[in-house]
Amino acid sequence: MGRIMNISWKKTATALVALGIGVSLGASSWAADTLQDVMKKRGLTEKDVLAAAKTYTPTGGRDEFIVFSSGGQSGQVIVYGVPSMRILKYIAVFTPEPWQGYGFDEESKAVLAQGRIRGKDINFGDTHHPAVSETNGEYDGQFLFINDKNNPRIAVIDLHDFETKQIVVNPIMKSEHGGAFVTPNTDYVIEATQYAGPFEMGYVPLSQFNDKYRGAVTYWKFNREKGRIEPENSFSVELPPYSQDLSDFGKGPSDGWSFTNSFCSERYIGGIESGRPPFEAGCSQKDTDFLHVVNWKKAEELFKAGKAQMINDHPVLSMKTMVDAGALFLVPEPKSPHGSDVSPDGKYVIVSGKLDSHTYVYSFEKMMALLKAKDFAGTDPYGIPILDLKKTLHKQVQVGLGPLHTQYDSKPCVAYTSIYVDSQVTKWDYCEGKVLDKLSIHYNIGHLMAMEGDSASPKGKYLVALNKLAIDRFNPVGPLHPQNHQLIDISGDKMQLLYDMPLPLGEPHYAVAISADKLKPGVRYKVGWNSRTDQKHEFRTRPGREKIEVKGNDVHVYGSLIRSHITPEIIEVEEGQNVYFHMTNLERAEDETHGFAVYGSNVNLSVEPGKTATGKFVADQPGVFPYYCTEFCSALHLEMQGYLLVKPKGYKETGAKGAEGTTYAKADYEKQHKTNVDTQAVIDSVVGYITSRNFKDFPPVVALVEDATDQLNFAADAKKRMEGFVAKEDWHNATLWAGQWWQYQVKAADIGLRAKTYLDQNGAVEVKQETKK
Ligand code: CUK
Ligand code: CUA
Repeated sequence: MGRIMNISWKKTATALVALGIGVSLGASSWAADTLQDVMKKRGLTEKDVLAAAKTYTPTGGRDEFIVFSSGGQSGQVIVYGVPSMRILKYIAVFTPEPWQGYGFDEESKAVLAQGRIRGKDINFGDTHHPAVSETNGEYDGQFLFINDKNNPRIAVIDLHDFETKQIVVNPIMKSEHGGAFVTPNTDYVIEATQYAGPFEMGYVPLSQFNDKYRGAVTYWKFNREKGRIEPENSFSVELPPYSQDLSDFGKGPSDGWSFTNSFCSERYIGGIESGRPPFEAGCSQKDTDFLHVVNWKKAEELFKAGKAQMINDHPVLSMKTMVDAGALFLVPEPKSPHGSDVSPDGKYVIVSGKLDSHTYVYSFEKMMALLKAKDFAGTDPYGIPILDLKKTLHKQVQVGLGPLHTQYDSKPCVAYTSIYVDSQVTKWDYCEGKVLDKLSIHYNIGHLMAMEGDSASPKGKYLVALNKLAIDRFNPVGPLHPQNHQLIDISGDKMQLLYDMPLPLGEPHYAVAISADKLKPGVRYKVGWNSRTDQKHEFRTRPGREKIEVKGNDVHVYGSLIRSHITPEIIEVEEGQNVYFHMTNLERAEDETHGFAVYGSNVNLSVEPGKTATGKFVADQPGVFPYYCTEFCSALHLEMQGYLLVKPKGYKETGAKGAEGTTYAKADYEKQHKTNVDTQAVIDSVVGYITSRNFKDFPPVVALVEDATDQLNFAADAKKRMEGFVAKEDWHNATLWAGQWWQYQVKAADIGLRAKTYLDQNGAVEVKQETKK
């Protein structure tokens, strides 16, 4: 058996190498360096090597945590692993992204179109804060939300396929910042204004700032079943024009409340060009700003009771309605505040002052006691009650200059705060109010992120510093530097810096990290799936059912993609028609994505297994437009091609039909046929090898076997067609179909090899031979 296998493998390898499929037969040889040699050569200390050992992930290894980082102005989400810091994906959200076909196929264009503002396409997003959906305050890994600061919008990403499904535009805000954060069961996603503006869309002079400009918090209702935000069940709460900043939802004892800080309760309106001091002076004059505390459950009741006013077709609860219901109050917070982070147990809210050196730990219990006793220190100009700062404070802790954001450890009472001005992370105890450790960062840290560090049960272990400046950390690449995410080990008493990761995609503000085992994304769609609506695609097709339908001026191509051909291969239309390429990827194999692009157009699809995607081509000029698959999907990938021919209006066929380059005779057919018979022997031996092992115990191999079976069925079909032409002694077509039969055989052999390699590497054992079919 073994000897036969060896011979067969050699034959297979030769056949496959000829096709450009790599077959690795030997083990790679290691340079004979010792660890000491390498350390000496590269100037590494023992500490460096220890750090490397904590992050290095050998080939095939997986990460313990998955990070979703804001991609800043790129309008995308960056996905990477911890501790390896390897980037896994950019999820296209607010910005067209060609590789994923986002903004190039009709399905994703429809998603982007939901994000239009004032009737205009917006082709970027200033993303700030991603949030993973939660169940009972724990990350559940089902959905991801992210906000856009410049054009107030929230996007919904389904983590089943890591695709953006929905964009909602805030109907009353002109700028936002305090989103996206979710309630403990993801009933609502919050979005808070940044720069105040009039709710209506028209002109309102700045002289009416105090009366007509407003802040707000919007509570977007999320329907988990549908996986979509429901704008019709969402509402907002009007707030003063104080430049609201960041938000967080309460949990446990503080569930039902939300907390939004602000940084310009001075209501300064700037005017540097006319000699007035700039915003930076006017907005940091007072010693304190305000934390807005909103009872969103009460607000939801008021909204459902019809107490909201419709503004731009969106329900808004006025400050007065909220104050009368005891559902809105203010708490003074440190100078130029930033961050608003509820502790895992929901008992405290931590706010920092950018121009203070303290973090303020507010006690929710104390707030509620004061509210109940109506013990207010005063009211603001809009009639909102203000609590006394001292009476609500649990602790005030000196953590360093320019504290911003706080994240929580798995160890009780331990928090980490980013210190912007000092470029440090401070580890401290918010129960006792004492500093535990400090670590220098490179440089000017903004947000920081611990593993599940804003959930009800943080996982500890690692912290990532999201630094604003990189300066000298990396090889220079011109004036625009990459961002720097620094990985820190927080498992011990002392923090230890492990790794610098340059990120060349926008300014990531915030990131969230989830235990990798909570994510269960699929590897394929049901065949004929519209991934953006999560429904069967109206224009899907099945193998053998491909067709071209003309409806008035529209030509609908129900096409398919499978290794290694596109159906149809020749499409003739007339000048002035619209061509819709509805392309279905018929593959069931994992990672067999096909692309589809047409010359002289923006038709550029990424069609993952099972997906149907539509490219629209306006045939407004006569000409020849080759199309092809843009993913190197198989050995015969280059042959995944076709022609769109656009005939001029009123074109009349002249002359003879064009001839092909080569014609085949009986000898050609016989040669091809012999190759096929030899190849079949190789395939049979591969199949024999696999079925003699316990392959059913390995799900990836089972999937490969299914895929190979598909290919062999296609091979059988091509063989049958060949036989039809043999019977007619049409040697030309018989040769071509024999060639096609062989193509399928080669794919089956390739898949078989992958399965065999997997079995060999994963300790498959020989089993009693089952009856061969
Ligand atoms: S923000 Cu950028 S460092 Cu938009 Cu959350 Cu604080
Ligand atoms: Cu499909 Cu290349």
